[in-house]
Amino acid sequence: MAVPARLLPQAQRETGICVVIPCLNEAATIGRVVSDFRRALPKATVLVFDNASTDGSAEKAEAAGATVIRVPRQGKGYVLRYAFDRVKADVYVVVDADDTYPADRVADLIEPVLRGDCDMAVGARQHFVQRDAIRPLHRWGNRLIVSFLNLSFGTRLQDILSGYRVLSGDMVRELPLLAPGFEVETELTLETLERGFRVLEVPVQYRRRPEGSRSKLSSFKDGYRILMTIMTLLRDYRPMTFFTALAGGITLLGLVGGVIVLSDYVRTGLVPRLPLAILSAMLILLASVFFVTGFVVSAINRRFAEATALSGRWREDRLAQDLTA
Ligand SMILES: Nc1nc2c(ncn2[C@@H]2O[C@H](COP(=O)(O)OP(=O)(O)OP(=O)(O)O)[C@@H](O)[C@H]2O)c(=O)[nH]1
Ligand SMILES: [Mg+2]
Repeated sequence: MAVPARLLPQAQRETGICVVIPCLNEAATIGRVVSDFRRALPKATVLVFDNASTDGSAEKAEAAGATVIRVPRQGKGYVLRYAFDRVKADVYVVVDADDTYPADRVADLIEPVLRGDCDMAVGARQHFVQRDAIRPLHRWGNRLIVSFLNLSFGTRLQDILSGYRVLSGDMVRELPLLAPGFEVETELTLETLERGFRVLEVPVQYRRRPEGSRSKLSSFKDGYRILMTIMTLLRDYRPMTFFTALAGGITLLGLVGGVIVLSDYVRTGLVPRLPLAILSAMLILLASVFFVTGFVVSAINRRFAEATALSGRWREDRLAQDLTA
């Protein structure tokens, strides 16, 4: 029987390493994933977060030795947030339930986090070279998303959508995650980097889902939502870049129209294309508004960053006082 997180024994809520497995109808694979991770990490707590699967996944997970936690709200992002909010751990291992990631590599991801070399280790799939591991459409979708993100944020990551990661508990407590669904991986990676935490990519082999198990990812809907998440994060974390790029594009359109109107005027002394003249002027005006918005939002961001930095200092002061008291 599945138990709500608040009823977990204290020892399980405060364990050192916690394996978090989001699961929605994965009866074909969940048992194997649980037993593989229990074998790889005998002392860790293995928790399966289930959104009311209808195929008996919860029973299979329990039979394999996991504690199953029923989450009321649907979505992988929501489930991860639920886990991070309610389960305290020094280190979180997050892994998909579809048996596509190798449990025997978990030590390679945990060690750099425990050593302090990074705050999040990502099991980076070699899906660009391993051609048969992922559907061609998804391979190109991944490539598009990774390139767009690297270009926008100046990063050099290889796999931002991996479902296999190890996170330090200290970092998790400082990550404000909001994504409800599959955008959570993008959000995790960017929030981590933007808050000054370090990400390390560890190459891992990736397997196809076995026959009989079904993907929960909808290629176009989720691909679109992931791209929108990158745009939203760009708007919020790099407002100057976002709004300047927008203003630049609109200015270009306005200038093209403006040049046509102006050359008519120089040639004939008349403005025969009045609608184009009005449109061009409005586009340039709109571009200026976006440009100023960039300035305003980045000034607001700076104030918030200062406030956050000061609140952190206050916490450390208190800690120092507590230690000397
Ligand atoms: N609890 C819960 N788990 C979910 C939900 N959606 C997906 N998952 C789990 O999240 C993991 C990743 O989902 P997948 O469908 O494998 O998505 P993916 O790995 O990006 O796509 P594939 O490459 O097709 O496997 C799996 O373990 C799913 O069972 C959800 O709404 N609730
Ligand atoms: Mg998968």
